[in-house]
Amino acid sequence: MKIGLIGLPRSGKTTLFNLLTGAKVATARYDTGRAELHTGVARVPDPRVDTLSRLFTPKKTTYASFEVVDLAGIAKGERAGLETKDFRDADALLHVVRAFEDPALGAPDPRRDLVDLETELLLADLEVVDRRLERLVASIKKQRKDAEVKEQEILRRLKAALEAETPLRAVELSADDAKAVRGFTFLSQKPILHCVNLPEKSLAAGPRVVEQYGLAEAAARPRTRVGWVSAVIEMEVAELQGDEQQAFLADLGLKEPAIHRVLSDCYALLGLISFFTVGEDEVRAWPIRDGTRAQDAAGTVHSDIARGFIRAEVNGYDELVAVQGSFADLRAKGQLRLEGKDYVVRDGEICHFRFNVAK
Ligand SMILES: Nc1nc2c(ncn2[C@@H]2O[C@H](COP(=O)(O)OP(=O)(O)OP(=O)(O)O)[C@@H](O)[C@H]2O)c(=O)[nH]1
Ligand SMILES: [Mg+2]
Repeated sequence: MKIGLIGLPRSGKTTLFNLLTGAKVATARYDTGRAELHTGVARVPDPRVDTLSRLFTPKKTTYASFEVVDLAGIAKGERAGLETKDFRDADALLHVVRAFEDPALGAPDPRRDLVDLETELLLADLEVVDRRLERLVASIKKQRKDAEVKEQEILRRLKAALEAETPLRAVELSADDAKAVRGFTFLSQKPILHCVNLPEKSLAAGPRVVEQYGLAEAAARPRTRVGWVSAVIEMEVAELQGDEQQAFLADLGLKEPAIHRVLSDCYALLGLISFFTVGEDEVRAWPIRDGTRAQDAAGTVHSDIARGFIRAEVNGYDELVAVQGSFADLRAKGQLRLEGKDYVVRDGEICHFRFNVAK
């Protein structure tokens, strides 16, 4: 699963990319002005993984992760960058909105920038829809094919929404219709997290960011979230460790680095939840889509385990912690369930898969 960083130029995308992925890509201050695409992997902090790791003291602890791509800034009216394939493939968008002063760019206006960026996404989608509709009209005139007539009908509906400035993520589509247009990778259809990049001195206003900048309308749309961070402060936070970091965070009035929340929000935006596997070799969080069956969850661990799937031994996180990680105690209490292949795995469950691969 992949999230695409998007935003107007110099909004702090690359700074956030570095924070999310632990990379050290030069930010715009040193930039040569060349458009570059960066890709990296973000690790999702999870206190449950930390606790399980304390209980099982494994050789290795692995957190859930997702991919991040960082694109050059999209200036108003310049949409060429949006065609990048790595970006069109993204499952969700992380929109970085500038709220800090930049003498070169003038006073910040998060609401205006949010609308401008959404407009670019809408226009990019509208171009794709118009181009396709033109072809369909010509093709249907020559020879009428049911599938094409159906596609035309869906695209006309989407066109009407786009012309009314409604992002496609707010348009209800049946599963069949959604499938029919999936190949277009519409940008305004991707779930989006608008992340306001706050000035250092306004960090305390974070929780009220929606009211402060008038973002309520955007925030209320389906598959849309609004979050906040101060990328510059987070860079300082990231350079500190342990008690020093805690003290610095406490000074800022934060319980944990704000980037942790951005990471969890991205994870949720991608529609991902975690199940865990535990043992003395490894404690690991596995990302799955909400609603995944046990057999498919087993497949994320290894395709052989899915193929030879017999049963999943499943238990809840809280129950396992309550008995200090003792499966014998869980079994004695009747809290270790045996589930079949169609069981839907829930967030935070610990799974052990029984499988048998025929030779
Ligand atoms: N004051 C302040 N400056 C920031 C903040 N975040 C980023 N900057 C600065 O803004 C400039 C642009 O940051 P980048 O992360 O390169 O922005 P970008 O969106 O990747 O820029 P492009 O890729 O050129 O579109 C840099 O000089 C950053 O140091 C912030 O939270 N506060
Ligand atoms: Mg950048």
